[in-house]
Order: sequence, then structure tokens, then C-alpha cells
Amino acid sequence: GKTVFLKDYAPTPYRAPHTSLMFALHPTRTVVRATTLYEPVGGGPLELAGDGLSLMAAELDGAPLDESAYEATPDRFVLKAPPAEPFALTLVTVVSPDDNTELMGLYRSNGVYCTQCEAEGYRRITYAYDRPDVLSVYDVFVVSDAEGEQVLLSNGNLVDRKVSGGRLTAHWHDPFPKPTYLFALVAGDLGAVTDEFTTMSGRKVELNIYVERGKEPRATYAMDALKRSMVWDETRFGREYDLDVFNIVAVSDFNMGAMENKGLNVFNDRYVLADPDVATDQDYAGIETVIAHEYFHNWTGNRITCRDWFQLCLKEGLTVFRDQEFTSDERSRGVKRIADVRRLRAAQFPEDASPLRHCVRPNRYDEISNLYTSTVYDKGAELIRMIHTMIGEPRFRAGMDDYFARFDGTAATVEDFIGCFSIPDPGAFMRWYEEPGTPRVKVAEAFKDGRYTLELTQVPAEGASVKPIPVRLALLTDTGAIDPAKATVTGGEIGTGHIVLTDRVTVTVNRLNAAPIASVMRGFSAPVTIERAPDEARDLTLIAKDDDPFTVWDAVQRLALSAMQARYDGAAIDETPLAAALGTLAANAGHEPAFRALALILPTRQALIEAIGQNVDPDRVDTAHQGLGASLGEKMRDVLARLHGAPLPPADDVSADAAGQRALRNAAMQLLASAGDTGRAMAQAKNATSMTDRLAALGALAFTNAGEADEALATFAREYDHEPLVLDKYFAMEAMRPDAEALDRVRRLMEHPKFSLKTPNRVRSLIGAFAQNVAAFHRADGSGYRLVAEVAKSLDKSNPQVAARLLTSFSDVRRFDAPRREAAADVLADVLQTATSSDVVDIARRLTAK
Ligand code: BAL
Ligand code: ZN
Repeated sequence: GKTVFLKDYAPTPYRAPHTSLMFALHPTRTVVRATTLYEPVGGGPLELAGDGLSLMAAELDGAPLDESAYEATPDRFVLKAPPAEPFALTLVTVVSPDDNTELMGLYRSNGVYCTQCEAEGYRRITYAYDRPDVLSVYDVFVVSDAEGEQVLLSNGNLVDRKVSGGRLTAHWHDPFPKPTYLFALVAGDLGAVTDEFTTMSGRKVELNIYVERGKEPRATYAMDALKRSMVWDETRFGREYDLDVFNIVAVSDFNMGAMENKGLNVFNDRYVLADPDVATDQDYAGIETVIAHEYFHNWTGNRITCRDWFQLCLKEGLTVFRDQEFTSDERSRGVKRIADVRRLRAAQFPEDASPLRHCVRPNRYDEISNLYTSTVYDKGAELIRMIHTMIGEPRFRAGMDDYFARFDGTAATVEDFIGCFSIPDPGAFMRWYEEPGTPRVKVAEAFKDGRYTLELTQVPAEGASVKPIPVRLALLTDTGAIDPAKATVTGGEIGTGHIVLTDRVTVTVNRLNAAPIASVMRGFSAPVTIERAPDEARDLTLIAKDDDPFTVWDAVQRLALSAMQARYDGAAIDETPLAAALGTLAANAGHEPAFRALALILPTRQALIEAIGQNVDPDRVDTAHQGLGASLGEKMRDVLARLHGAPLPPADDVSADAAGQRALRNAAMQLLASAGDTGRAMAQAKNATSMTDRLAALGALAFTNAGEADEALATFAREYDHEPLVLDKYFAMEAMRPDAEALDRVRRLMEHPKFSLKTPNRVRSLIGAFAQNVAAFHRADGSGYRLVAEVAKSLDKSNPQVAARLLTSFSDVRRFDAPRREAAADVLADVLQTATSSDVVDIARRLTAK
């Protein structure tokens, strides 16, 4: 791998307006005949990328090319002196899908041929300008001579499908020019659910979801989510689907969650397959989100793509924002916001403070696969959300319309996008894209002689500069919020419902009888850390009186986290006021159950680790976490018992409302189990009628180290031995148990007949989950680090992307004590020395950089 820099971007000297591909499928010898029309722009040699290819033949305008006319290595093809006029270059390559363990390019998953080309997988199929700014119209001919492959799919519309000479050929034409990374092919013996959608202009679109035969009924929820996504994109963004058919295929071996290939989305089957017996409410929500996300890419990603991979957030941050809005409109805005902030704080904030930190729009990379990060996706979405907050929905929509009108059919940049929105100071806003780190906002208040002042000060991350931060604010009094017209604001721009903070803003209100309670950063209006003097009384008031779901939840989190931290420091505080406030909130039928459930979930161990900051003792983290759970469970016993006793919605009702009711009952059960009341969890583990309730019960036993956990989990594993997605949940739960046996248990499970390094979902469920088990992964003797490194080292050869992702868990080690840091450094040095893939080398190098 070579470092790639944003500043070096240059367009290609040839365009590639048309590509014709013919695949003669074979498990180990698939012949790919690629004919690409090239048009000179600048001229000179034509240099194409390959990755491990072997060239069988080369032709120019249909005539064999003399070997002296080109250079071909596994990684490169160069046509030394191309014609000055447009020409057709034909390259024939042979690939082996069955030997493709990297799951990039053309491979087979459970016998199904499928492709993954983003970011640089296409070059493992044929030589090409494998970069997002070269757009081509594709004709694809998929040829199969096996009886098994009846389903033959590629992008666009089906032109023709015929049998001749015992071979089946399907011809697909995609009229929309696209870059190589959006190419896809699927072939296999698959079942399907089929439906139809009529777009707002009256076009009929055929919808198909292909799954393993026999699993068709499990695809109906995904189909429903797809149709709702299609309606929503028309209603909210005026975007209509543009082909005659939209196909989704679920495969079991997949590196990512899913892929937005034009007209042919390929999915990790965990984001398609569901019924209440095997999928939890969380799984349903995940399916809805990912189906929507990939569908929304059709406009933000496919119709308008990225000029280069530095602009990845242009499609990802924007599409995450769009899927977040979809979920907010379909389910609950307040609950969705809290869920997204939790994720941002748990994954992105730590990443942004770690050795792996990078800008939302990076200016260099060594390995593009390692940039599919929470920073690009989740922080990228927050930046779009800030624009939305600052200009409001109508002007945001107008900006999006402008973006679609101006850039449809092109490969665009972040600057192109920002230029479509009437934000106050675009240059200043661009710093959000160009500088890493989480800014801090300090909040200071004073009240004297009826005069209240609130001062907000921005403290940029190390090495970063001041940026525009939209702050949504309310000043609460006994008689409601203070009218903003009564406040004087200095130092910041006043927008509708928010203030834009740069250096410092002061808000002053005179003639008050008492200090108001400031509700700051409502809706989490910017991805910043809020620094505010601890004040239990203020937070208790916010919990009781504020009407912003995020700020209420955040006040609960703040109090719970300081209680946990006090326990960690060996100076437990009186937790009665917190328990009382939480009990009242959880019992308040005026709030949605899903919101009340979120309030009952303790801050994560990760949050405590971040709060402690350095020299963290993982065992004390566990003790503090479990101690607070036990204490709150004990103090709230009556309320929690009532909540857990609430009527259960029918198992086949997977609506957001029903999910919220189950979540509330189960959050109550978890706290009761923490306080030693595991009887309910035992009963629920036996009698549950939904996977949601079954798994919640098992979790309550496993995560409180209840004696009954072993047997309950073993029963569960036996029962679902034939259900891979459920077995993943079992492996994850075993790996996360916070007891001293975790490491040995994981080593034992690595010998389980159903464990395999070949299936990324299984690796993530056992090893990925283990790396989240704080006390086990960060064992003082370094054995947790060694286990993860061992797996990463063996995957370095077979699936580098999954290997590299596992290693990112090491970025937290800097929070722990010197012996642990040294143990991890040794392990990583060894990985760096032995690794061969650019993916693993890149992460290991950044993690070990001084
Ligand atoms: N483009 C990779 C998968 C996704 O973000 O949709
Ligand atoms: Zn995406």
C-alpha cells in the first residue's frame, strides 16, 4: 500500500463511457471478458488497476493485441500507446470465486455467486479505472451452465434471458452511468419474495428480495421496510426510483452490513431475515434502517457519487442522516436521537480521541477499507444535521433539491454539496470536515440581583480551530420557558431556535425572581462534549421538568455516571435521589415506553472508562457498573416489579410501540436481576414467546453472573444450533459475560463445531464481542490482547478487512495502566511485524505510532 493524498487528485486521461462484461461462471475458473470503450481526454498510456489478476487475452477494437503493446502484471495493466480516437479494449481474465476468502470481488457464499466491489474489489475481477470518478454504462451478460444457478442478476434492467446450448444467459443493461464500485453480480439457486411499487409519477417497479430457499417468509418485513423507504424518499425529498426493477439479495458471508449497488443491493443476511422466533426488536429496527440506508443511496451515492474516496462522507454521512430522519419519522424522533447519540459517544468520540482519529473528510489514507468508520458515517451525519438545524427544514430541502439538480450524474465533492446550502460562513463550517477531534463547550452560569447570565465558551480539540456550533437552548422556570425575546445574546449569531457559537456567547436575562434552569444542547444540536459543573439539583429538575427527550436522558446519564465514578473512586454517594427521579420517570405513563426504557439503561462501561480518562482499572470498572445496577435495582424494586409485570404485547407485533413496551419490561427485569432478583429472568428465559424477551432474559442472567446462566445459555445454544443468526447472538453473549471465565470460555467456543473464521458474522459475534468485554479483553496478564491478536493474525491472510476491524479495539488500551499498555504494545508490534495485508499493517502502524 502507498499513501494516497487528497491534494494529488487528478482526473483520468481517458473516459470509459461504456463497459460490456461477460461472465462464464465456474466455481474455480470463472472467465470474465470485459470490453470497455475508452475516449481520450488527455492521451498518453492507459494505466488500469488490477489486484491478483491473471490476463488470458487482450484485444484492441476486436483484434488481438501484440504483447509488446501492453504490460500486464497481477496488479496493473498498461496500454503503452493507445489510439488517439475512441477505442474498445477487451481484456479476458480468469478468477476463482471459491478461493476468494477476502470476500472482495467475485466470491461464493453458501454456493451463491456474489460480488462486493466497494471500495476496490472490482480490480479483483478485471483491470479497470477502479475509482469513483470514472462513470460507465454497463451491459452485463451472466452465463451459467449449472442447473443450480437459475437466478442470474446484475445492475439495471433485464434485457433478455435465454437458454441455448445448455447454457443460461441473462443480459442486464444499466442505463445510469456508474463507477466500478457499484457494479454487482449475483447467481445462484435462491428463493424470492416479490412485490410491486408504483412511484409518484406512476411508474411500476418490480421488487424482489432473494434469500436462501425456505427462508422467504423471513423477508417480508424487509420488503415492507423497502416500500416504506420508497414512499418516504418521495415524500420527504422528492426522490423517485428510476429503474424497472429493484433487487435485494441476502448472503451469509459478507464483510459489511450491506451494499448499495445500483438496482441490486447485496445484504448481509442479518439485515434481511427476521421473524419473531429468531429476531429481536433490535434486529427489526436494524433491518429497517439498513434497508432504508441502502435504498436512499440510490440518490445520495449512486445518482450523485463521490469524486474520490476522500469524499466518502459525501454519500455516507448524508445517507446516514437520511436514514436517521426516516426512522425518526417512522418511529419516534426523541428515542431515535438518544439512540444515535449513544452510538456516537460510544464509538465516534473515542475514535476521535484515539490514535485512529481522522477527519470526516480525510486528506490522506494508506488503506481505503479502513476509512469506513464511525467518524465518516456518524460524525458525517452530525455535520449534515447541524446544517439542517442552522437553516431549518424548508431551506435544507431547497438546498438538497439544488444539489440533485446540479450534480445528478456526476462524481461530486463535499465543497459541491456545501455550496448548495445557504449557511452563514461555509468556509468556517468546512473546518468540521477538515479537522479531527471533538470540540468542548463550557457552560458557566451566574445569578445575582435578578440578573441571570449564561456563558458558553468553545474549547477546540487539540490542534483544531474554532468552528460554528449550533446550540439549542431553553431557560426553564417554574412557569415555563423564558421567551427568547427577553434574553440578550452577545457574541453569537441568533438563528431560529438556536444560537451559533463560535468563540464565546453570553445570554443575559434581567428582572428574574430566581435563576432559571438552562437546558443546553437540546436534541444534541452539535457533536460536542458539554462541560458543566456537576449539580445534582439542576439535573433532577431537568429530569422532572424538561420537555426535550435528549436533555432529560442526558441528565439521567450524567447523574448515573457520576454515581458510577464515585463508586469507582471508592467514595459511593447517596444514590437515593437518582433512584427516586428515575423511578418517577420510568413510571410516568406520559412518556413513551421506549424512552423510559432508555432511561433505565445504565451508562456503558465504555462511558465510565472515558470519564476516568487514564490508568483505568477494568475490574473496578466492572464492580462499579454492577454495583450501581444492584443499588438502583434494590432502591427501585417496587416500580421495576410493576413495570416488568405490565401486559406483554403479542410476539408478532413488531411495531415500534410494542418494541418499546418489551424494552421497558426488559430494562426493569435487568435492573432487578442486578439486585439479585433473577427468578423473573429464569422464568422468562423458559417461557418467552419472542426472541426479544428470550434474549433479554438470558442477558439478565449472563450479565449479572447469575449461577443459572450456564445452563440457560447451553439450552439456548442447543435449541438454535441450526439457526446461524441466533447462534451469533449466543456466541456474543458468552463472549460478553463479565466473569473471570470469559477468556477460557471464548477459547473453548473457538473449538465449537459451528465456529468458523470464514464467516465474518461469526468472527464478530465471538471475537469482536470479546474485545468489548472490558475486564476480559484488558486482563492484566495480556492474555485477552493475545487472543484477539492471534485471530487478527490468522485473518490477515484470509480476510484482512475483518482482521483490521478487530484490531481497532486496541485503540482503547491507552486509557489503561502501564503494564497493560506495554502488553498491548508488544502484541501489536508482533502483529505489525508479521502482517502482510495493507489493511492490518495500516491499523497496527497507527496504533503503535509514537
Ligand atoms: N457503501 C458501503 C455500505 C454502506 O454504507 O451502505
Ligand atoms: Zn452507506
